Amino acid sequence: GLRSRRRPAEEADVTVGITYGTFDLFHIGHLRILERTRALCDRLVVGVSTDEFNALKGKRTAVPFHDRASIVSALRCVDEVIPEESWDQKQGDITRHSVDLLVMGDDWRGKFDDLADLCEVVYLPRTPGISTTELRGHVVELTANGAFAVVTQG
Ligand code: C2G
Repeated sequence: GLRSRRRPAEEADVTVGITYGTFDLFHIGHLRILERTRALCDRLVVGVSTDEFNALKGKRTAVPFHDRASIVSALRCVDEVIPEESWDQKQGDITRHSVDLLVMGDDWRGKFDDLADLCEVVYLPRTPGISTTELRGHVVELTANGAFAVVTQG
């Protein structure tokens, strides 16, 4: 007969969470949202934006996709990393990975409510005082103040 649509019993009680991001110049705001999401589920899948998708988002990144994905997948709180290549892959990801919960920082509040019929959608407060843009600003400031001696080839 038809395979039961229900997941096997042993899987049924494992809640799966998913979140998405660029995670460029990985910082404490990224770590905190991943750890807070993992605290709400048993298994965390993270969609890391590819370089091509970031171009679509109008985002220039300092760190290439492979390295951003490697850093995120090395985290204890992350179980799986998938590439995020388009805005409209979330529905398929949720189905394919049997996702129970989608979490995003609240700068995205409301943007993914259309997925609420597929899984729970939660927006968590962003970590204040940190962003990739601010980090870039610190580096520019340090460079301007001569913090980095220019090493010329001997
Ligand atoms: N974040 C946070 N606190 C910060 C900075 C970021 O909680 N100080 C969260 C964001 O809200 C997001 C996640 O960290 O949920 C990743 O942030 P970005 O790498 O900036 O990702 P973004 O460009 O918002 O891409 O399809 C969704 C997009 O891929 C999200």
